[in-house]
Amino acid sequence: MADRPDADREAGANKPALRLHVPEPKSRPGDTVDFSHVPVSQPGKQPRPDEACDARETEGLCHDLIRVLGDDDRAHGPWDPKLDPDTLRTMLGHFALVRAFDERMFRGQRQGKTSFYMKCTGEEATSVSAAMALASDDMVFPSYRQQGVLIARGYDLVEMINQIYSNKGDKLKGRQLPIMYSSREHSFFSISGNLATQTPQAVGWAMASAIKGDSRIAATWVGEGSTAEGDFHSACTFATVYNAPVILNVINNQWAISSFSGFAGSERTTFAARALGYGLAGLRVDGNDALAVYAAQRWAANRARANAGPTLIEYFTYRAEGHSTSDDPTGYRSAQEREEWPLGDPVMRLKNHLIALGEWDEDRQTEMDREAAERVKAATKEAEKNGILGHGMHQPFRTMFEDVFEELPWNLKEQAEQATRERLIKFNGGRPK
Ligand SMILES: Cc1ncc(C[n+]2csc(CCOP(=O)(O)OP(=O)(O)O)c2C)c(N)n1
Ligand SMILES: [Mg+2]
Repeated sequence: MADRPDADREAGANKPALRLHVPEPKSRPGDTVDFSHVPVSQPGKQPRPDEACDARETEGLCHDLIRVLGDDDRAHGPWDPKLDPDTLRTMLGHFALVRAFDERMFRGQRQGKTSFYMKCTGEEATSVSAAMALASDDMVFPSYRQQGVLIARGYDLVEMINQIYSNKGDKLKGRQLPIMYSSREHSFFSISGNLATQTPQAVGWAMASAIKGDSRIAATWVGEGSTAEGDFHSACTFATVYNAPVILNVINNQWAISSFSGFAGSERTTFAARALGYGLAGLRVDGNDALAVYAAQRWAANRARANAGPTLIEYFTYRAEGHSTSDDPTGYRSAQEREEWPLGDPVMRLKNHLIALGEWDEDRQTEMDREAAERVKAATKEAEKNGILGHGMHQPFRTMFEDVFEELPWNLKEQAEQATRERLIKFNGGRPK
């Protein structure tokens, strides 16, 4: 302070003290929940611009909410994708399977069969319906909550469970955290635990696809919290600069573990509106409306496929359950939120739509749910033959040194031998196993 000129000090005397704003969620455990600040637009009222439109034409849609399914359970407006009843039933079947899978894997973790699991309850449409709007060989770069994409693509449930149990049938050889699947055959890129890394990877893959003159596009999914990572900014910049054939799906489920979306910037603007600053097309969509999700993804896919540009889609939804099996949301948010959430449940909404069309009924739904649970149960039993957590039926220890180098370099060879020796001393009294 001593060397500051008097004039400077005096000039500052009347200025207000600077202060920061620290976001705070609207309710905490025990509070009454009020979602009246969440604008819920009227289904069918949002315009659907041409898929090849100038990105600026989507500005209004970045602040609105594209909705198709009304309170009357009917489809409304220009975004109605007009799917036939068989396709809608297939979608509902995928929803039922995802839900049954989540339930059983969650219980499996509680029973000690795996160390970790993550449910996607309430967000099923953002993965299942979006995946169904893509071609089956479009490359997807998901986060950890898109099991619905794999299920919609027909991935074998036993393979999924082998990975979750890290057992000897696990194709990833126990090297990935449970649920971080990878399947080249299903054009499903390896999931990374490092948030948002998949976004520049998707853009890079899409750029490569265009460079090769291929016709496949890329789509990525990222949580709203993860958009605060620099990687997401790089992805948006590269996507817009090179007009990459890519779709950037932001799943705004309003929570990033215990941090509410305000910490990623939701108090100031929407996640869809991030698109505008980059010159990307942006859409903000009711993520619990399976038809709106499908329609938006298809719009963006057609746009990318026609070289008309990338799209950033915000799917507005709600994470109905805890972040993962390691989380207890009652410690940081009101239990009432789930019930009060104004956009409902995606599975119920699609089911009620099919019933309103005269194409479904409660008995068939009960049967569908029962069959899904049976299928998951049978797959679980099958996978358990390959072992569960802690039963020793995992990949041999030293395989962790394999598959990177064609020939193991001498230093890794030494490390492998030393690690194997130490392991024998520690766990097997020095006896070979
Ligand atoms: C780079 C990085 N930072 C932090 C974490 C720890 N972490 C894992 S999930 C998560 C929350 C992410 O929330 P969001 O992006 O909203 O996705 P959601 O879990 O809601 O699907 C955090 C902070 C991580 N895995 N990687
Ligand atoms: Mg989130």
